[in-house]
Amino acid sequence: MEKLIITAAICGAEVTKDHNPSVPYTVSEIASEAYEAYKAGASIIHLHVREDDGTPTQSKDRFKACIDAIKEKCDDVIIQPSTGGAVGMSDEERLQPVYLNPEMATLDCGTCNFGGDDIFVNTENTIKNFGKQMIELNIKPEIEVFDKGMIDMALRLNKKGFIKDPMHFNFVMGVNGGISASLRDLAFMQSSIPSNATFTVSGIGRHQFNMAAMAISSGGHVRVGFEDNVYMSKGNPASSNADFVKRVVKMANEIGREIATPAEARKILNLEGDLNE
Ligand code: KMH
Ligand code: ZN
Repeated sequence: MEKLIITAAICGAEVTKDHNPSVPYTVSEIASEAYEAYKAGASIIHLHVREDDGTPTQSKDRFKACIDAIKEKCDDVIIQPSTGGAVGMSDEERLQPVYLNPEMATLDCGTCNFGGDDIFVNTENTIKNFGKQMIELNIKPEIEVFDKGMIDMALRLNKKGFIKDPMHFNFVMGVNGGISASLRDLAFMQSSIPSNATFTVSGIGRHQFNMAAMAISSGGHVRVGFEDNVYMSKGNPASSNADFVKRVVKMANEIGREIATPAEARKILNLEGDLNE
Protein backbone atom coordinates (compact mmCIF):
# COMPACT_ATOMS: atom_id res chain seq x y z
CA MET A 1 0.00 0.00 0.00
CA GLU A 2 1.22 3.52 -0.65
CA LYS A 3 2.17 5.62 2.35
CA LEU A 4 -0.58 7.28 4.35
CA ILE A 5 -1.25 10.98 3.82
CA ILE A 6 -2.66 12.63 6.93
CA THR A 7 -4.53 15.89 6.51
CA ALA A 8 -5.17 18.09 9.52
CA ALA A 9 -8.32 20.20 9.24
CA ILE A 10 -7.29 22.47 12.06
CA CYS A 11 -10.20 24.86 12.59
CA GLY A 12 -13.01 24.68 10.00
CA ALA A 13 -15.57 27.46 9.88
CA GLU A 14 -18.35 26.28 12.15
CA VAL A 15 -16.63 24.88 15.26
CA THR A 16 -15.90 27.40 18.05
CA LYS A 17 -13.97 27.73 21.29
CA ASP A 18 -17.27 26.95 23.03
CA HIS A 19 -17.04 23.47 21.52
CA ASN A 20 -13.35 23.18 22.43
CA PRO A 21 -11.19 26.05 23.78
CA SER A 22 -8.22 24.85 21.72
CA VAL A 23 -9.89 25.62 18.37
CA PRO A 24 -7.50 28.19 16.81
CA TYR A 25 -8.71 31.63 15.67
CA THR A 26 -5.75 34.04 15.56
CA VAL A 27 -2.92 33.89 13.03
CA SER A 28 -0.49 32.72 15.68
CA GLU A 29 -2.91 30.09 17.07
CA ILE A 30 -3.53 28.79 13.54
CA ALA A 31 0.20 28.66 12.75
CA SER A 32 0.97 26.91 16.00
CA GLU A 33 -1.81 24.29 15.58
CA ALA A 34 -0.66 23.65 11.99
CA TYR A 35 2.96 23.24 13.09
CA GLU A 36 2.13 20.83 15.93
CA ALA A 37 -0.04 18.76 13.56
CA TYR A 38 2.78 18.73 10.98
CA LYS A 39 5.33 17.63 13.59
CA ALA A 40 2.96 14.84 14.61
CA GLY A 41 2.74 13.54 11.02
CA ALA A 42 0.31 15.63 8.99
CA SER A 43 1.56 16.45 5.50
CA ILE A 44 -1.46 18.55 4.46
CA ILE A 45 -3.11 21.38 6.36
CA HIS A 46 -6.71 21.92 5.27
CA LEU A 47 -7.10 25.59 6.04
CA HIS A 48 -10.00 27.81 7.00
CA VAL A 49 -9.25 31.14 8.62
CA ARG A 50 -10.98 33.31 11.20
CA GLU A 51 -11.01 36.85 12.45
CA ASP A 52 -9.47 37.16 15.92
CA ASP A 53 -12.96 36.86 17.48
CA GLY A 54 -13.58 33.56 15.67
CA THR A 55 -15.77 34.87 12.83
CA PRO A 56 -15.09 32.78 9.71
CA THR A 57 -13.68 34.73 6.79
CA GLN A 58 -12.38 33.95 3.31
CA SER A 59 -10.36 37.19 3.17
CA LYS A 60 -7.38 36.80 0.88
CA ASP A 61 -5.28 38.94 3.23
CA ARG A 62 -6.15 36.82 6.23
CA PHE A 63 -5.34 33.64 4.30
CA LYS A 64 -2.03 35.15 3.25
CA ALA A 65 -1.15 36.08 6.82
CA CYS A 66 -1.97 32.55 8.04
CA ILE A 67 -0.20 30.80 5.17
CA ASP A 68 2.92 32.94 5.65
CA ALA A 69 2.90 32.22 9.38
CA ILE A 70 2.53 28.47 8.80
CA LYS A 71 5.24 28.44 6.12
CA GLU A 72 7.60 30.25 8.48
CA LYS A 73 7.34 27.30 10.87
CA CYS A 74 7.18 24.45 8.34
CA ASP A 75 7.82 25.53 4.79
CA ASP A 76 7.37 22.11 3.18
CA VAL A 77 3.86 21.36 4.46
CA ILE A 78 1.11 21.28 1.79
CA ILE A 79 -1.48 23.94 2.41
CA GLN A 80 -4.97 23.31 1.13
CA PRO A 81 -7.23 26.34 1.58
CA SER A 82 -10.97 25.84 1.72
CA THR A 83 -13.12 27.24 -1.05
CA GLY A 84 -16.17 26.06 0.89
CA GLY A 85 -15.77 28.77 3.49
CA ALA A 86 -18.78 28.94 5.78
CA VAL A 87 -22.46 28.29 5.06
CA GLY A 88 -24.04 31.32 3.37
CA MET A 89 -20.92 32.89 1.83
CA SER A 90 -21.00 34.01 -1.82
CA ASP A 91 -18.94 32.28 -4.51
CA GLU A 92 -16.74 35.38 -4.92
CA GLU A 93 -16.00 35.42 -1.18
CA ARG A 94 -15.24 31.72 -1.13
CA LEU A 95 -12.85 31.78 -4.09
CA GLN A 96 -10.46 34.39 -2.69
CA PRO A 97 -7.69 32.06 -1.40
CA VAL A 98 -7.17 30.48 -4.84
CA TYR A 99 -5.66 33.79 -5.98
CA LEU A 100 -2.75 33.11 -3.60
CA ASN A 101 -1.81 30.19 -5.87
CA PRO A 102 -1.88 27.37 -3.32
CA GLU A 103 -0.87 23.86 -4.44
CA MET A 104 -4.32 22.49 -3.57
CA ALA A 105 -7.78 23.79 -2.68
CA THR A 106 -11.09 22.13 -1.95
CA LEU A 107 -13.74 21.72 -4.64
CA ASP A 108 -17.11 20.87 -3.10
CA CYS A 109 -19.13 18.90 -5.62
CA GLY A 110 -22.71 19.30 -4.47
CA THR A 111 -25.26 20.86 -2.16
CA CYS A 112 -25.85 19.34 1.25
CA ASN A 113 -28.07 19.87 4.30
CA PHE A 114 -25.81 20.82 7.19
CA GLY A 115 -28.20 20.37 10.11
CA GLY A 116 -31.07 22.59 11.27
CA ASP A 117 -31.81 25.18 8.60
CA ASP A 118 -28.26 25.27 7.23
CA ILE A 119 -27.68 24.34 3.60
CA PHE A 120 -24.19 24.28 2.08
CA VAL A 121 -24.95 25.38 -1.49
CA ASN A 122 -22.84 24.31 -4.48
CA THR A 123 -24.74 24.58 -7.75
CA GLU A 124 -23.43 22.91 -10.89
CA ASN A 125 -22.37 26.32 -12.23
CA THR A 126 -20.49 27.10 -9.02
CA ILE A 127 -18.62 23.82 -9.26
CA LYS A 128 -17.82 24.38 -12.94
CA ASN A 129 -16.58 27.90 -12.24
CA PHE A 130 -14.41 26.83 -9.29
CA GLY A 131 -13.05 23.84 -11.26
CA LYS A 132 -12.17 26.04 -14.24
CA GLN A 133 -10.36 28.56 -12.06
CA MET A 134 -8.34 25.80 -10.42
CA ILE A 135 -7.28 24.43 -13.80
CA GLU A 136 -6.23 27.91 -14.94
CA LEU A 137 -4.26 28.49 -11.74
CA ASN A 138 -2.66 25.01 -11.74
CA ILE A 139 -4.26 24.10 -8.38
CA LYS A 140 -5.03 20.46 -7.57
CA PRO A 141 -8.59 20.21 -6.31
CA GLU A 142 -9.46 18.05 -3.36
CA ILE A 143 -12.91 16.99 -4.51
CA GLU A 144 -15.07 17.10 -1.37
CA VAL A 145 -18.05 14.79 -1.54
CA PHE A 146 -20.67 14.49 1.16
CA ASP A 147 -22.68 11.86 -0.69
CA LYS A 148 -22.35 9.41 -3.59
CA GLY A 149 -24.18 11.68 -6.08
CA MET A 150 -21.38 14.22 -5.66
CA ILE A 151 -18.89 11.66 -6.97
CA ASP A 152 -21.10 11.29 -10.04
CA MET A 153 -21.14 15.08 -10.46
CA ALA A 154 -17.32 15.15 -10.29
CA LEU A 155 -17.06 12.34 -12.85
CA ARG A 156 -19.40 14.20 -15.22
CA LEU A 157 -17.44 17.43 -14.85
CA ASN A 158 -14.20 15.51 -15.34
CA LYS A 159 -15.53 14.25 -18.69
CA LYS A 160 -16.49 17.81 -19.64
CA GLY A 161 -13.00 19.14 -18.80
CA PHE A 162 -13.73 21.05 -15.57
CA ILE A 163 -11.69 18.67 -13.39
CA LYS A 164 -8.42 17.04 -14.46
CA ASP A 165 -7.16 13.50 -13.93
CA PRO A 166 -5.94 11.98 -11.69
CA MET A 167 -8.66 13.03 -9.29
CA HIS A 168 -8.28 13.19 -5.52
CA PHE A 169 -11.45 12.85 -3.44
CA ASN A 170 -12.30 13.58 0.16
CA PHE A 171 -15.19 11.41 1.35
CA VAL A 172 -16.79 13.42 4.15
CA MET A 173 -18.85 10.84 6.02
CA GLY A 174 -21.31 11.33 8.85
CA VAL A 175 -22.50 14.91 8.23
CA ASN A 176 -26.10 15.38 9.29
CA GLY A 177 -27.50 15.44 5.73
CA GLY A 178 -24.79 13.51 3.89
CA ILE A 179 -23.80 9.87 3.54
CA SER A 180 -23.52 7.90 6.77
CA ALA A 181 -20.18 6.86 8.24
CA SER A 182 -20.12 3.10 7.75
CA LEU A 183 -17.99 0.39 6.18
CA ARG A 184 -20.76 -0.36 3.68
CA ASP A 185 -20.87 3.25 2.52
CA LEU A 186 -17.10 3.61 2.38
CA ALA A 187 -16.91 0.52 0.14
CA PHE A 188 -19.67 2.05 -2.04
CA MET A 189 -17.81 5.36 -2.34
CA GLN A 190 -14.42 3.73 -2.96
CA SER A 191 -15.83 1.49 -5.67
CA SER A 192 -17.42 4.49 -7.39
CA ILE A 193 -14.22 6.42 -8.17
CA PRO A 194 -11.81 5.75 -11.04
CA SER A 195 -8.97 3.29 -10.43
CA ASN A 196 -6.34 6.01 -10.87
CA ALA A 197 -8.01 8.29 -8.30
CA THR A 198 -6.92 8.69 -4.68
CA PHE A 199 -9.14 9.35 -1.69
CA THR A 200 -9.11 10.66 1.85
CA VAL A 201 -11.76 9.90 4.45
CA SER A 202 -13.07 12.47 6.93
CA GLY A 203 -15.22 10.81 9.58
CA ILE A 204 -17.36 13.42 11.32
CA GLY A 205 -17.77 13.65 15.09
CA ARG A 206 -17.67 10.31 16.90
CA HIS A 207 -16.98 8.58 13.58
CA GLN A 208 -13.54 10.17 13.18
CA PHE A 209 -11.35 7.33 14.41
CA ASN A 210 -13.35 4.33 13.22
CA MET A 211 -13.51 5.82 9.72
CA ALA A 212 -9.77 6.55 9.93
CA ALA A 213 -9.15 2.87 10.71
CA MET A 214 -11.20 1.82 7.68
CA ALA A 215 -9.40 4.31 5.44
CA ILE A 216 -5.97 3.18 6.64
CA SER A 217 -6.73 -0.46 5.97
CA SER A 218 -8.46 0.10 2.62
CA GLY A 219 -5.64 2.08 1.03
CA GLY A 220 -7.22 5.48 1.48
CA HIS A 221 -5.83 8.50 3.27
CA VAL A 222 -7.11 10.19 6.43
CA ARG A 223 -8.29 13.62 7.50
CA VAL A 224 -8.70 14.51 11.17
CA GLY A 225 -8.96 17.76 13.10
CA PHE A 226 -11.18 20.17 14.98
CA GLU A 227 -13.13 20.95 11.81
CA ASP A 228 -14.56 17.43 11.98
CA ASN A 229 -14.43 16.46 15.66
CA VAL A 230 -13.43 17.93 19.02
CA TYR A 231 -13.23 14.79 21.19
CA MET A 232 -10.66 12.02 21.62
CA SER A 233 -13.42 9.89 23.12
CA LYS A 234 -16.86 10.59 24.58
CA GLY A 235 -16.58 13.51 27.02
CA ASN A 236 -12.79 13.74 26.58
CA PRO A 237 -11.88 16.85 24.55
CA ALA A 238 -8.71 16.87 22.45
CA SER A 239 -6.10 19.37 23.62
CA SER A 240 -4.86 20.08 20.09
CA ASN A 241 -5.12 18.88 16.50
CA ALA A 242 -1.84 17.06 17.05
CA ASP A 243 -3.64 14.70 19.47
CA PHE A 244 -5.78 13.45 16.59
CA VAL A 245 -2.83 13.15 14.22
CA LYS A 246 -0.77 11.23 16.80
CA ARG A 247 -3.55 8.71 17.26
CA VAL A 248 -3.84 8.14 13.49
CA VAL A 249 -0.05 7.67 13.26
CA LYS A 250 -0.26 5.11 16.06
CA MET A 251 -3.12 3.28 14.35
CA ALA A 252 -1.21 3.18 11.05
CA ASN A 253 1.98 2.02 12.76
CA GLU A 254 0.11 -0.81 14.46
CA ILE A 255 -0.93 -2.25 11.11
CA GLY A 256 2.32 -1.44 9.30
CA ARG A 257 1.26 1.45 7.07
CA GLU A 258 3.95 4.10 6.85
CA ILE A 259 3.24 7.83 7.05
CA ALA A 260 3.95 10.03 4.02
CA THR A 261 6.12 13.10 4.35
CA PRO A 262 4.95 16.20 2.48
CA ALA A 263 7.38 15.35 -0.35
CA GLU A 264 5.96 11.83 -0.56
CA ALA A 265 2.41 13.19 -0.44
CA ARG A 266 3.23 15.48 -3.38
CA LYS A 267 4.31 12.43 -5.40
CA ILE A 268 1.27 10.37 -4.44
CA LEU A 269 -1.08 13.24 -5.34
CA ASN A 270 0.82 14.17 -8.46
CA LEU A 271 1.27 17.75 -7.28
CA GLU A 272 4.61 18.35 -8.90
CA GLY A 273 5.00 20.38 -12.08
CA ASP A 274 2.24 21.53 -14.39
CA LEU A 275 -0.96 19.64 -13.50
CA ASN A 276 -2.30 20.40 -16.96
CA GLU A 277 0.35 18.52 -18.90
N1 KMH B 1 -17.59 24.83 6.22
C1 KMH B 1 -18.39 24.17 5.24
C2 KMH B 1 -19.57 25.00 4.87
C3 KMH B 1 -14.59 22.96 2.45
O1 KMH B 1 -13.71 23.27 3.24
O2 KMH B 1 -14.43 23.04 1.24
C4 KMH B 1 -17.65 23.86 4.01
C5 KMH B 1 -16.39 23.13 4.13
C6 KMH B 1 -15.93 22.49 2.90
O3 KMH B 1 -15.75 23.07 5.17
ZN1 ZN C 1 -13.27 22.69 5.29
